[in-house]
Amino acid sequence: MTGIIEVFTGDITRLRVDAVVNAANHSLLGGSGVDGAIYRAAGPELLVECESLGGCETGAAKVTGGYNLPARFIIHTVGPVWRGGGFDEDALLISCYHRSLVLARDRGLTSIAFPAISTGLYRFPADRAAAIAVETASAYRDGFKRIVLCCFSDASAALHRTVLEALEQRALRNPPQKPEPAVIERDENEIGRGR
Ligand code: AR6
Repeated sequence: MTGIIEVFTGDITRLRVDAVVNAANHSLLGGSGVDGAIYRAAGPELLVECESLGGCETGAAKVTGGYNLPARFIIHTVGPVWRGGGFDEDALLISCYHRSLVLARDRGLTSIAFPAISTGLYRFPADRAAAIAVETASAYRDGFKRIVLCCFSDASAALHRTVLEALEQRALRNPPQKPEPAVIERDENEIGRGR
């Protein structure tokens, strides 16, 4: 697993990856936070493409071009607003990562950067969101060369690194078992019966 998932501190709009993920809202027509930064850096053509997409549900994801960004594509996903934890917030946030990674993989993209979805205006607890980000990303590591978890503060990066290190330690203690070669039992009398 080492090396594929990276925690980076800085501005996601500067990253040269196949796709950056945007923490958008239902309209997909822009907002504040990382959404505003991506819109400003991508330029006005992004709005024209987003207007044709018909919005996006919470937990779903849609792709556009990256325009003036160094990234070739933008994957727009809508995180859940935190309402105390009893409104499927965890499952919806997992879905944001999962659906974004599947969209990227299906297009043959091998590098992707995520912001800490829902942890700003949408108030999802940062430690809980970091665990979801790292664990969901790690389930897809085989399909990617780089999965960047792009944090906007040192505190956010520290949370992600703690979860990532714990996951790597767990993997070292319990390496995946090599499957036993399957032994096919054959009845000698079957040979020559044309099966
Ligand atoms: N690069 C990387 N991360 C950033 C950047 C950046 N340039 N700017 C902010 N962040 P938020 P949400 C971090 O509020 O909580 C928008 O108005 C930020 O510090 O951008 O999912 C949308 O239109 C935080 O850790 O997204 C929606 O209405 C993380 O990105 C709503 O906000 C997410 O914060 C979505 O809220």
